[in-house]
Amino acid sequence: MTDDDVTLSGRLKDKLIDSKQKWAADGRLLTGETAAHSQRLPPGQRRVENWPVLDLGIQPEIPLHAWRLFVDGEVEKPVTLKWDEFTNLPKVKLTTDIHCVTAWSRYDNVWEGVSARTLIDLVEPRADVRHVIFHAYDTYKTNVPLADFSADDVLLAWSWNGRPIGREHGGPLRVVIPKLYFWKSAKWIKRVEFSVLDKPGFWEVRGYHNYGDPWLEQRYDDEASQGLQEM
Ligand SMILES: Nc1nc2c(c(=O)[nH]1)N[C@H]1C(S)=C(S)[C@@H](COP(=O)(O)O)O[C@H]1N2
Ligand SMILES: [Mo]
Repeated sequence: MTDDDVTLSGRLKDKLIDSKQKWAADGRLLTGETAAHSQRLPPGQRRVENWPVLDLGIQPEIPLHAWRLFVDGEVEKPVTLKWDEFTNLPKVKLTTDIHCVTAWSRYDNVWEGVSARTLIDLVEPRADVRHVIFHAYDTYKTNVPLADFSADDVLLAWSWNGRPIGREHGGPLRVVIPKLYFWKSAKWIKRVEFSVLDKPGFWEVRGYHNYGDPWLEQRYDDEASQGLQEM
C-alpha cells in the first residue's frame, strides 16, 4: 500500500460539522418549492461567480506516484488504477453547473476526465448492483444510485476550466455529478464501490437527504426536517 505517502493535514472541523448537522435538523434554507429541470437555478439557490471550498477540514495531499483508484465491490472485474493508467482511459470534456446544499450554484464549469460509464464498462457490475459508494482519501463517504452514476454527464475529473483541479477542490481527482447536490460529488476520490445494498455516507447519516435532487429541494432527510414542515 502507498498510504504512507498520503499526507492528511488539517483537523476535522467539529463545529462546522455540528452546525451543518443542526441545519438539517432545523430544515434551514428550505423554500418548500420544487422546479422542473428546465429551470436552470433550483429553488432556494443563488448564483455565485467564485468557487467556495467545502470540506471536513482535512485536505489530503496525494502525490501522483502514490495515488491509486480502487474500483471494486460487487463487480466481475475489480481494478486498481495508477495515475497514468487512469489518465490513459478515454477522456471526456463536459460543461456543467454546480448546486451546493448551502445554497450556492456556480454555472458553466468545464471539466475534463473520464466518464463514469467508462469505469462501469471496465469493471462490469453484477446485474443486481443498484448503488455506488464513494470513499475519499479524507475518509469522507457518500452514496448515489447506480442509475445516477451512469448518467452521461457524470465524470471523474482532474481538470476544471482548463487547469488541474487544485488540492482544495479535490485534486488530483474528484467525482462530478451535476444533477445532485454537490456533497454527492466526492473530492479526493480513492475508491468507487459498486454495491447491491445502499450505504449512506457522511452527511446522509447526519440528517442530509439520501438522494439529494436540487430541483426537488431534497436538502435534508424528511424525518430530520419535519420540524420545519410542521411550522
Ligand atoms: N472527500 C470529500 N468530498 C467532498 C466533501 C468532503 O468534505 N470530502 N464535501 C462535499 C461537499 S458538502 C461539497 S458542497 C463539495 C464541495 O466541493 P468544493 O470544495 O470543490 O466546492 O464537495 C463534496 N465532496
Ligand atoms: Mo455542500
